[in-house]
Amino acid sequence: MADFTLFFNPMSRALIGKWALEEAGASYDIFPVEWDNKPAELFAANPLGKVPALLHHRPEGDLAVSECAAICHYVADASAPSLLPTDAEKADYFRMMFFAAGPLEAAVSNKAAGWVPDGERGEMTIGYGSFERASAMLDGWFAERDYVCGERFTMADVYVGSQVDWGLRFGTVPAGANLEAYAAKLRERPAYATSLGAIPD
Ligand SMILES: N[C@@H](CCC(=O)N[C@@H](CS)C(=O)NCC(=O)O)C(=O)O
Repeated sequence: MADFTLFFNPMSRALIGKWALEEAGASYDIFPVEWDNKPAELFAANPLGKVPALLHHRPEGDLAVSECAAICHYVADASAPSLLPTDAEKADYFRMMFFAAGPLEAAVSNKAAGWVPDGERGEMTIGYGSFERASAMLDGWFAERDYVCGERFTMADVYVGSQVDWGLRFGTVPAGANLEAYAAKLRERPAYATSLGAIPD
């Protein structure tokens, strides 16, 4: 049996979980999920009924992880310590993982849904301020760095990079030289290509 099972639909954020597993060189099985016929096993792993959800098969029993950012970090911790941050990289790594999973994701989703914070007070209280402030932070980060933690690829790049890659593809983050250069580096990675390809045997 593989070490992990990934609940997966190819037209979804589950691709992020697959990319994380590929980068880690982890052994995993795919549990296909159809939107109109979700399996009970998915709800047992993630009561939200969303993908990705991951099972880690351990001798003591299975552990379930959901949320893309958590899955990315968990997989690196369990299977690929070289993709974890060094002590000197931890500030950048965690800051950008949480920024991307919280403020950035909310800013992009709210904008896509046509909702904007209401006026100056709205901006002060909503966690990302405004879409413009959140996207300027993202762009500025990669003006000064090749990867989230500087010169070296870490698991944070799978998650933050997916937000950038998808954002550029779907036009939900502003295109610009910094983000384009970052996404181009990520798209060259073999594990990125594999994650978009066939489901493993
Ligand atoms: N916050 C979650 C979002 C997961 C999510 O929204 N997944 C979507 C596909 S991209 C899904 O499973 N949708 C099916 C549904 O909600 O019924 C994460 O980051 O993992």
